[in-house]
Amino acid sequence: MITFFNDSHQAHAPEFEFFRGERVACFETPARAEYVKARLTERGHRLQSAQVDSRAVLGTVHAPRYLAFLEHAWADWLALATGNERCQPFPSIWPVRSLRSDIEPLNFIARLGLYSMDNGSPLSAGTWQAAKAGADAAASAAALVAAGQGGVRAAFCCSRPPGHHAGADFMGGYCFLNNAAVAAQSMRDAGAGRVAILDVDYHHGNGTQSIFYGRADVLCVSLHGDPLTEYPFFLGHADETGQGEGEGFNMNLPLPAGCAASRWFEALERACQRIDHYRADALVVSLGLDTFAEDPISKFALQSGDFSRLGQRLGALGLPTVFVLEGGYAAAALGTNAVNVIEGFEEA
Ligand code: Q9C
Ligand code: ZN
Repeated sequence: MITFFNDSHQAHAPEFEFFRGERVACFETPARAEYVKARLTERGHRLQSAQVDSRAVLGTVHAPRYLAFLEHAWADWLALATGNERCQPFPSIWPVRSLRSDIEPLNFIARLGLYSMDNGSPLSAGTWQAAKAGADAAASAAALVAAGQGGVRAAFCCSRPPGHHAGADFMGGYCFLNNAAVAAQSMRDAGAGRVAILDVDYHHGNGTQSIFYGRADVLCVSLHGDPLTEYPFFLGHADETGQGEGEGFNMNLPLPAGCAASRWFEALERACQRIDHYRADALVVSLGLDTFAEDPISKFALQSGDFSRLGQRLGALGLPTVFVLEGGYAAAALGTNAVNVIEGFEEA
């Protein structure tokens, strides 16, 4: 399988996040992608770097004012006070119900709140550069797979930060640019009539769902921890089925935290049957690996061997497929688990 990797992921390296009111080391670290790269290389997969500029497609999946904010956020932060290069900015106020989000305040922290869903997505000096490189990889993978040149059926983007919590005009859950949406929209633009996105990250992909909620040309299917108890809490319930033209083209399969792998695979089967029935022309997989039993912030029970089974089932769908890496915080296990998915897919 063609694999995209770009060293500039390392430019996104915030130092801490908040957990129970305390500063803790970030879970979403540069080491994650390096572990995956190392295992890919060890197993003989060839890595390439992005050749497509995602700028145009980003402008269709994200709001222009959000993209402008994100691109200039670090420079704006530095301009606020000397010494800010050693501090991380966090939002402290959000435009919840009854507050206006149509007017962008001038104050930087207020703008950060306007464009954030949580206080858990720290920015660093190279956040834009890293996220943009990840979006470029998603667009490149989609172009390659959509064209089907030289029998290329699938591609994997080993990039970070992840993307599925990022909506059209907000960041959140360690995500800034929605790579899965970039891949899906790129495949639509390249001629695929119907694209399915399957999100298997532990957390509901609220950003992806919201971007495509009113559309029938991109089916979104997600299995995840029940939002009654799990992040992102405010989206991901089973009764969210799409709206307008998109009615019937969103499917959520929430599962209880702590459920057995067998239950997870039953939900995967339902998801795959929905994708078959949709007669998708192409598939995007939001590949979160935080369903792993040893993940430090998640509560599903998949073992490394289960990721091979996941890959086999996805391969059996028989579709041109782009994988994008999402979450997964048991860093040293990510290489094995990611490559198990890829090699399982190739076996099928
Ligand atoms: N401080 C993804 O997996 N907060 N995002 C966790 C620990 C948010 C996960 C709390 C988890 C977001 C892409
Ligand atoms: Zn996750």
